[in-house]
Amino acid sequence: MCGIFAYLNFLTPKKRSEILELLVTGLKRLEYRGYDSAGVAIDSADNQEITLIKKTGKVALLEEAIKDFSEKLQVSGHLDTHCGIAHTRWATHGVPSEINSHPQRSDDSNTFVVVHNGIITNYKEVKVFLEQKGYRFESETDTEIIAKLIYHFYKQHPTFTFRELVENVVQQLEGAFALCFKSKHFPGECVGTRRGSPLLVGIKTKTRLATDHIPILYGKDHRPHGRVEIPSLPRTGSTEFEPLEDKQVEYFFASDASAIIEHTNRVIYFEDDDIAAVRNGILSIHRVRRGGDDPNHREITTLKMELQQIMKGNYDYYMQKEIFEQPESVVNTMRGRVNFETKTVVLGGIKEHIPEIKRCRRLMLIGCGTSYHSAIATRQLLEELTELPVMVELASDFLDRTTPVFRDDVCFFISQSGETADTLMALRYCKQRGALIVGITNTVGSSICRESHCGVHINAGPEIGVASTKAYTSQFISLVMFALVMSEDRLSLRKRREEIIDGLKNLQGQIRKVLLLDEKVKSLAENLYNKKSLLIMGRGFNFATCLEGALKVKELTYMHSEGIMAGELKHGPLALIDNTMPVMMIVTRDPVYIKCMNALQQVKSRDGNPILICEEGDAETMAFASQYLEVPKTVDCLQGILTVIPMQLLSFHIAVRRGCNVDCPRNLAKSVTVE
Ligand code: G6Q
Ligand code: GLU
Repeated sequence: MCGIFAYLNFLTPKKRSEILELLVTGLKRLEYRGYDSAGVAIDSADNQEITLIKKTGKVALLEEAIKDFSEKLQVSGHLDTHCGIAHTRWATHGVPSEINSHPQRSDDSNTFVVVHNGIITNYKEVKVFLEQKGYRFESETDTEIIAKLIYHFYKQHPTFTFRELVENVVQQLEGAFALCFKSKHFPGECVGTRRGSPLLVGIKTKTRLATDHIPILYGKDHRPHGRVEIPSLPRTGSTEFEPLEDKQVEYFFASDASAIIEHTNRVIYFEDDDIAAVRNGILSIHRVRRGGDDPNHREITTLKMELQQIMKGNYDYYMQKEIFEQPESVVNTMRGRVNFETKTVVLGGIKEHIPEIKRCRRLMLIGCGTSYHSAIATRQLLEELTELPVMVELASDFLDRTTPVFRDDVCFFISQSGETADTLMALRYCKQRGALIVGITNTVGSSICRESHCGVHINAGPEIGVASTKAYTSQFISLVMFALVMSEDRLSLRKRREEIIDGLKNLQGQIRKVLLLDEKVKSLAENLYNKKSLLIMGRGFNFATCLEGALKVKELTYMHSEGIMAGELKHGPLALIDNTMPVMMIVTRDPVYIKCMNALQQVKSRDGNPILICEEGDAETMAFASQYLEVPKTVDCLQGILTVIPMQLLSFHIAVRRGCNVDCPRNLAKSVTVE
């Protein structure tokens, strides 16, 4: 999820200090992606061993630590050929700590080391297998199994090439990963691969490259592979490759081009399951098996972008980038948890507590701001699928009262940062009273994580923009997954559960479709940016979108905005309506559709001219408005994920138009650690 950087110089003399500097600079370029710790691996002074330097916190701290190593590493000595790997980590398994930082290693002698971005969902299974073989684990990461597994394969097949070993390792892995490997048995070699997480390689030569593409070598052995207990390892690929004209060459593996562009503009973007190996200075790309229309080669592309441009991708702001990351982040939240074939859901972090949770008296969901809204968004489904009373509380308000909390309550604390003081205080209050504490956070090792009895990590990846976007949709999905787990043995709910699981499966594509509304939303923003206020109305499953949309508008644009429960219109807010008041209404074909339509009529008959967010192709509803945004239809309880995205986009575009600081709105902080 964060950053990988590896540097290989072949017949290109470099001082160790230069190599280290290159690695650290590479990591610095990736810093914008967010991370909690960093590390590097390079050859030790005698070139016989691998040295690991790892640090929790900023890359600058790693840089300091490297200075302390300088003498030991004899940083002034030259190396003609060398491979160094580096990493910034955003913890998903195990707290941010030196031992959990990457590179992860195979054994005490650092025989194989690996850096990994992503999540290995079957790591427990592989770990059990390796433990039975006598391997002892030192970290809490999922990644460590990769380092140990490659070592295990090496011991079994000492004649295999580095690339062959990696090929066999990745066939045992499930989940998402980009990986770079280094080994003392394969000095000056590097193997990189990816599935689901990005990876590319930059190539720098003294003279022009002799080729503009690298052929892909496909495996010849098509035997299906077993899981960890594979009886024998098939050998794949061949050794033919197109050599580069020039012998002196440098390779830069990285998660994105920002870390590469200052060295070279010639890059290859890898595809899922490509295995790229550099051996004797030559890069070859392999795939285990060939699919129908797989290409024969990967193009070497020439980057024309400036560094600044690359850092935020095609985006000008982190918030914008994070909005557009949602098709991927929602999948990361579900990865390894929802099985779309068997229609089952497993949440490893709370699995053991499920029987206890099922026996509880009530569920309490507590959070602040956006995190609180994710609780509002899912309360209805939780009530439906658990048949338990569900209380949703703002942490600050909860603390202002002396709320009775009992031993048989289950309290959820929802927080992106895991550090919000109000939420943390409420957690301690409930913990003292003996309730079971479940943390729903995006930050492993945060206070809320540590102080919870169990929890769900939402795996949205680092969120840098102060206004929360992708964390909201991932919190939403985490709570939906919890509701699904709670109802797994309820026969009467089977159809409903399956419909929701199918809905989750289609979300990625549907979010992509919603994001295509960007231009249309931008032109709406053009009409709204100079208004004083914006009312957002809806009810049922879409009410949370109104609250969250209004929060986004307020914090980003400094404009007044209010999320209004459509059922409350006649009890007051209707008085605000005239032909000058900007109104948005969310009307989807769910069980409260008729009631929403009544509200729409009420607004229209007061000369209001609402902008609608409605279902794709719903001409009947659209006929009531001159402006509308159509979102794909999904199951009612997930519709809020699709209706909130146009609101995120709208607040973003209004903020840009008003010249507001999108990523750091005035007076706000990403992590609110004061009460
Ligand atoms: C909204 C903000 C904010 C946030 C709360 C709670 O865009 O990011 O409302 O949700 O401050 O923060 P945590 O989720 O980190 O507890
Ligand atoms: N899952 C790995 C870990 O927690 C890698 C996280 C990352 O992508 O940085 O260590």
